[in-house]
Amino acid sequence: MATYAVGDLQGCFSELELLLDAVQFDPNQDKLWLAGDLVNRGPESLEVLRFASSLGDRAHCVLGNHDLHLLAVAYSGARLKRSDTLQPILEAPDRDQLLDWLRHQPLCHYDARLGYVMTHAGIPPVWDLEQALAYAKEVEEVLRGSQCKAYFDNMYGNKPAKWSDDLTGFDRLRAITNYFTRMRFCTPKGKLDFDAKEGLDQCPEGYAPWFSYPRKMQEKVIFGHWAALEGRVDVEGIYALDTGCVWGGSLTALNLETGKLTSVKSLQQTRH
Ligand SMILES: [Mn+2]
Repeated sequence: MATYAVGDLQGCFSELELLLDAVQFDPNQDKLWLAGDLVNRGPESLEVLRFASSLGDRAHCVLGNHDLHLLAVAYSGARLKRSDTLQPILEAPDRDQLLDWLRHQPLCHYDARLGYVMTHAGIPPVWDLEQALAYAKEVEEVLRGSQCKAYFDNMYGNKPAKWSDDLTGFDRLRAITNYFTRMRFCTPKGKLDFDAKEGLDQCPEGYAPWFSYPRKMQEKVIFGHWAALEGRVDVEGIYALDTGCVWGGSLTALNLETGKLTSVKSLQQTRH
């Protein structure tokens, strides 16, 4: 049995099939971790959701900002953007089942045996593992409960930009969500930046990539979300798996037992 973690799919189902072939993935034996942003921008988001949900407990997915956007459109009437490619999911005969599966996925997945933790954007330097898991659970419980629509009504926004354990209500849930799904650059105290472009050369003064600070946890961290890194993070125990498949880059899998990386080239014709 092997465990593979794969970066942002964003509807690139054909590339996922090629990648799983390349590592000889056995759906009856092996496990698949997906680092979030399963859907949107790419062509086959519906196929990705159907496949991931069909794996049952052989799959561990975490929610990304695009996955939450899909849920917000479906559950609270958030508007689709012009570049969204979510319509086939919303019109699918099995949409309710797929959306319900998606909203039951966590923000943070931890495997003590393997010593890995996975979230879509990462874990801020001001949180230890216990905090990260507890804060993720706060949002996960709301997503799965009757307050789900109210959560989505209040999800979008950049404030508060800095974590404090005194935060309450939707401000607290929004901050947790932003750390797990949108973070790139932050200050040493964990204040987030939402203005800079993705490139490392765009880093604002006083800020740095979240993973460049000393960590409060020993576990290895897998994340996606940041295609401009092209998988390169020169920090031991940190794995950036978004290699920009939907933008014409590649799709990457990390074998968690051996540390081996495998990539397949994107089939997307244009950078959009
Ligand atoms: Mn993302």
